[in-house]
This record gives sequence, C-alpha cells and structure tokens, in this order.
Amino acid sequence: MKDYTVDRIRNVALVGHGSSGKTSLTSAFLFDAGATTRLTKVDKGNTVTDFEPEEVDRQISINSAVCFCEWKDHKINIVDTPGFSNFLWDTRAALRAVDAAAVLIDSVAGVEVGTEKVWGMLEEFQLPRLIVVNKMDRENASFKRSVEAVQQFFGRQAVPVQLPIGEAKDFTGVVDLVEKKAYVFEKDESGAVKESDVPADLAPEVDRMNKTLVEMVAESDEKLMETYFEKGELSAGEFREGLKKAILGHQIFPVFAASALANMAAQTVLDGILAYLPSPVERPGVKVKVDGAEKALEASPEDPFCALVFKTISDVYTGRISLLRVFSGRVNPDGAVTNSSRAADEKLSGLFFLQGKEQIAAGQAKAGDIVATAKLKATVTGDTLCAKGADIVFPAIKFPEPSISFAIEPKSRADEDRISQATHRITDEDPTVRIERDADTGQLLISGNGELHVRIITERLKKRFNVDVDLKPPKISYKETIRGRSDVQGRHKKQTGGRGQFGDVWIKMEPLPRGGDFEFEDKIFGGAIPRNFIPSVEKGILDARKKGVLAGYPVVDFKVTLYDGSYHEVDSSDIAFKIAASKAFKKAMKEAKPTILEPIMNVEIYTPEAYMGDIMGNLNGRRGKVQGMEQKGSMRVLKAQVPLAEMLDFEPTLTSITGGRGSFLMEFSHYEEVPSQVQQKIVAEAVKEGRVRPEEED
Ligand SMILES: Nc1nc2c(ncn2[C@@H]2O[C@H](COP(=O)(O)OP(=O)(O)OP(=O)(O)O)[C@@H](O)[C@H]2O)c(=O)[nH]1
Ligand SMILES: [Mg+2]
Repeated sequence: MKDYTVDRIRNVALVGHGSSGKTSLTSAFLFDAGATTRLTKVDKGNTVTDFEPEEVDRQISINSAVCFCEWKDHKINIVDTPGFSNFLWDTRAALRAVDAAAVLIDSVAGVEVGTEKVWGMLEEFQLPRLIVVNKMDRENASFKRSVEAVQQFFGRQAVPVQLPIGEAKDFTGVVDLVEKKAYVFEKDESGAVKESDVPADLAPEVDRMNKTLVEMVAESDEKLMETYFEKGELSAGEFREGLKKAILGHQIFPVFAASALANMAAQTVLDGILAYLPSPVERPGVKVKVDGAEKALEASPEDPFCALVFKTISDVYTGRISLLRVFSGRVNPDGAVTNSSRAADEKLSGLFFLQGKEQIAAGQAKAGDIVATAKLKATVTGDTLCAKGADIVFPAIKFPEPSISFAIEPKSRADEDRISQATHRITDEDPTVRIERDADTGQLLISGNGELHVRIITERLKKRFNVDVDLKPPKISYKETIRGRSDVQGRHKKQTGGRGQFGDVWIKMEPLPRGGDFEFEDKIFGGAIPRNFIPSVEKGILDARKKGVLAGYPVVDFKVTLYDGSYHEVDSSDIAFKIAASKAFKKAMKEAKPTILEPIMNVEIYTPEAYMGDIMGNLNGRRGKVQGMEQKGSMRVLKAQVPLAEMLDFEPTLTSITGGRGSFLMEFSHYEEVPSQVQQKIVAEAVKEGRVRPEEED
C-alpha cells in the first residue's frame, strides 16, 4: 500500500441505531473503492466487518471492526460500530480512535433511541460529524421527514448538502447542493455513476436549499457574514472553506442521502468524508497526561511515539490482537515501547492493518493511523503505549458495570476446567463481562450489559473454547441495608482447656445515605481493646457484611462505631476479635430494621404517539415511575425509572405493543428499597437456594 502523509488520512466511525445500515455502508465503501471485488451483504453473512460467527448468525454487529479503503489518493480508516444497546460500550471505546463520525439514520424510522445515544457520545468526545439518511430505496422513505426529525432532536445545525433524486423505488441519485450537480447511479448495485445537470423539476428546490446552506455557512463566521451582507453571496472558495470550518466547529452537521444496500450514493459520502471531515492534523490536539500535567498531542510523526489501545480481539490462531490508534510519532514492527498505563515494557512483534479479520502487514505505524499488533503481554484495552521515556498517558476508557447476571452450569467436569482459561480470554476482549463464582451459593455467575450480551458470551464460550454450559434464569444483584440504629455486644469466648479464645466488642450501627457504602469508626478510649486488635474488628465486619441477615446479599450504606469492649491478656487474638465482630454485626443488623435494596434502571423509550397509553399502562404494572415525556416530531420520548427485576422481559413486550416501531434503552440509576411483599419473595427464594438458613442463630 502507498505511504500516506497524515493530512491524507481520515479516521471515521460509522455510528447509529441498530440496523441503520452501518455495516452495509461499509461494504459499499469497500467495494466502490476497490478494496473488495464484490459487494458484500449482511444478509449473506459475507461482509468484511461482521466476521464473528455470532454476528453472521444474527445479522447484527456485536463488535466494532476496523477496515480501510483508498479513495482519491487518501486512506480512509473506517470503524464499523455496533448499534444495539447491549454493545454500545464498544462503540464508545471505538470513538476514541477516530477524528470524526458518520451518523446513519434510517429514512423510514428517523431518529431512534440509539441515534440519540451515539449522538451523546459524539458530543462527549467533541467529534465533528456528518449525517447519512440511509435506506432511501425503502418504501415510505422520506428525506424531508428524516431531516426534520434530526433537526428536532439535534438542532438546526443539521443541514442537507444533498437532495435525493426520487425516493423509495424511484431513488436514483443525489444532487450536490454545494456544486449544484446531479449524480445518477445505476440500479444494478455496481455503483456506476453519471454526473449530470440538476433535473429541471428539482431546480427551484435545489436553489432554495443551496441558499439555506450558504446562509448557515455565513452565519457561522463573522467575516463571512459581513461579506455575505455586502455582496449578497459568497464566492465558491469562501463557501467551501467556510463550510468545512463550520463542520469542524460543530456549527453544521451536513446531511447526505444514500442507499447502502443498493450501493447508490455511497461514493458521494466518501467524497464528503474527504471534503468535510478532518484529517488527524485538523482536529484539535488530543488531551493527554505528560508527567502528570495535561497537554494536547499534535499528530506529528516526528514527535515521540504514542498510541491508545482502543480494542482487543481474542483470535483463536493469533492470540491477543491489540488495535491501536497512533496519535503521535511512529514505531516499527519490532519496536520496543512502554505501556505507560502499567509501567511495563512491551516489545512489538509485527504490525498490520486490519481489513475486518484479515491482516495486512504494515511497514511502520505512523501518527494519525490505525494499526494492530499481536501478542502484547501486559497490555489491555484502554492502555497507552509510548516511546520509552515519553511517559504519556491517555485518559482511561470508561466501561459500564454489568447490569444483569445469569447463573451458568457447566455440563461436565471438563467444561468446568476449561472455563477459567476461557474467562481470561473473554474478559480480555470484552471488559464489561464478569464471570465469577458466587461465594454464597457456589454458583458460577456470568454478568453483562443485557440478556443478548450474556447469551452471546455463552455462545462464544461454546464456539471458541468448547465450553458447554446451561444458562439459568437471570439474577438481580440485590443488596441489604438497615433503616434503624442498634447498639449491641458481640462476644466470642472459648476458654475450656488449652489456650482459649476471647474477644468482646460493643458496636453501634446506623444507616448511611444511599451510595454511602460502609464506614468504620474507632472510638475506643482508655484501652478497652488494645490498638492492635482494632483492625481485626473492622476486618470481621467487612467479612460479615458480604452476607446480609435477610437473604444473604451484600450489606451496604451503614456505619459501625466501635466504642467499647474487653480483652483477655492471654486468650485474646486477631481471630477471636474477628469472630466477635462478626457476631456483633449479625446481631446489630437484625436489630437495626434490615431491608433489601434492588437496582433501579433509567429507562428511555421511543415510540410513535399511538402506543403511549399502552406503554404507560405496561410500565405501571412493572412498578415503573414515569419521570417525564417529550414530544419530538411524531415520536414520544418517555423517561421512567423501573426496577431491573421487572424489566427482564420488557423487550419482547415493547416489540409486540408497537409492532417493532418502539425502541428502548436502560442503564443503571441507583438502589432503592424493595416493597415488603416483594421482599418476602426474595427471602423465600434465598432460603430455597440455600443462601441463608431460615433461623440462622449462633
Ligand atoms: N432497503 C435497504 N435496506 C438496507 C439498507 N442498508 C442496510 N439495509 C438492511 O438493513 C439491515 C441492517 O443492515 P446493517 O448494515 O447490518 O445495519 P447496521 O447499522 O450495521 O446494524 P448493527 O450493526 O446491527 O447496528 C440489513 O438487513 C440490510 O440489508 C438500505 O440502504 N436499503
Ligand atoms: Mg453493523
């Protein structure tokens, strides 16, 4: 491959709601630019970027995947990201690797819940973006309606730079509103295009939209505004330069129209990426910590090497593959670097560009590019690699805590043995998964971001690691806490024959505000308990709080004050005080009005207005509390808080109520007390599972 200078590279993520066409558009890009010899299809399971078996089976993207194409003497690195809510954490991580994004909108559905979610991420990372109204060939496609929806949600900065020629089955191409030129595409998926004059019937609309665009550009810059007022127009140069500047400054989000599936107008989007989205040198310097101080990194190949590991792939043959975005400097395939996040040295053994899963050897990795390397020893996703001595560290990548757990049961002893090895590889690749044994029940728990996520991980265990497990119904991570105060003695005494054991503590227990977790205060004066035993008292309570007295769930949001006790010169020991503290904890908890807490989720539902009533009624039955409702065009956005325990089967319900037109997202909000009738059920369940014994006295 040709060696491209930094200004001739673009790093673009394709983002959007699930099924908006990101993978299909990626396929069209690759085919049109000659990177593939045929137009690959999601429905055929042969795309470059949905290469995992779980992706092929379900026809959705689960992982973000990197590929590239060479277009008009530039290299465009494309990151095809997942749109389904369970996998958006990976999309968020991938955004750390790019300088801009293309946001895909389904021309029939308009803005969906996932669109707003990814939009929020682009705002968070301050990435310039263009918008593609995709699926223009679909029945009921509407460019106008889609643009209106985008403007209602994201503001009037969303301005068309194209006007589609025809819609649905009549969609044949686009008019470029900057050049006022038409591009008409063959309907045979070849991508063959003819440039022509604007069709006469569209001319007035094109003039009007061109004027709107010019005005938006003029508005974005004081000097251009003056020129526009004086002359009544902008020169072609001023217009184009001003447009790009406005896009880089987030004052304009240019809107394109395309049909990825029919390979129509993908090339004009590629042109748009070159013309309007920043090269690595055009984006503001990425903020990093250098020797503790914040600094902006310039994308210069001459500076010290510095790269962020934004993704890890666990490949059956190659092992661990780390995907790097190089932000400055350069490195050779055998380079020695430092992992500055962990103060560990790493030696590279090869560099390659990824075309989906295919690896293409790279002679060097340079500032502004995306590359991959295999077999790093200490490095995980989110780490910084830099030149030895450079000591640069990128801000960490934040991953969500898992929101749902399932128990899994290995089908055989051999399966059980293979699990621990597989766990490592899986969490390497997906830092949001946890596979852990529950200390109380002995059950193996697998936790993730949603049911689909957990099911896919289970499939991966089977396909890649030959681990066969049964997935049990999901478990909610309940907690226990107290509502009242107590003041108790805990005494451990065994003084019959030989060396005895003696520990004696008096503690007060009181509630802390939600999220307060645990506090320990030592108020022993005058040596009632010798100093050296006090940490054992705290340890005893820390151990004991792992299991509450009601249903055996961890205990949170309470404070323990140790204020008195007694000891024995010979028989007192660390262990005796630990046991005394543990006894005191159980007693104190029972006397302090114990209660159970459950996770409450923030739920956001997007639905056409007609289904609002049914959805509200359904949420009521799920102990949901509606927090607010907004109208965005023809859509309603409903925000509610609902206990996770009630949301496990919400997805199919919403689909059936709305005929598939509604979508929702949920994320953890906080813990709240469980109503008493529900508590009784949880306790009964815990007794049945053996987490607690009905009368556990000692
Ligand atoms: N009619 C029509 N269908 C399309 C178009 N683009 C994609 N599709 C179809 O929409 C479905 C989803 O397409 P994908 O490309 O997988 O969408 P995606 O955004 O990558 O989906 P996720 O990665 O799962 O979020 C597939 O069945 C595609 O064939 C289009 O332009 N027109
Ligand atoms: Mg996809």
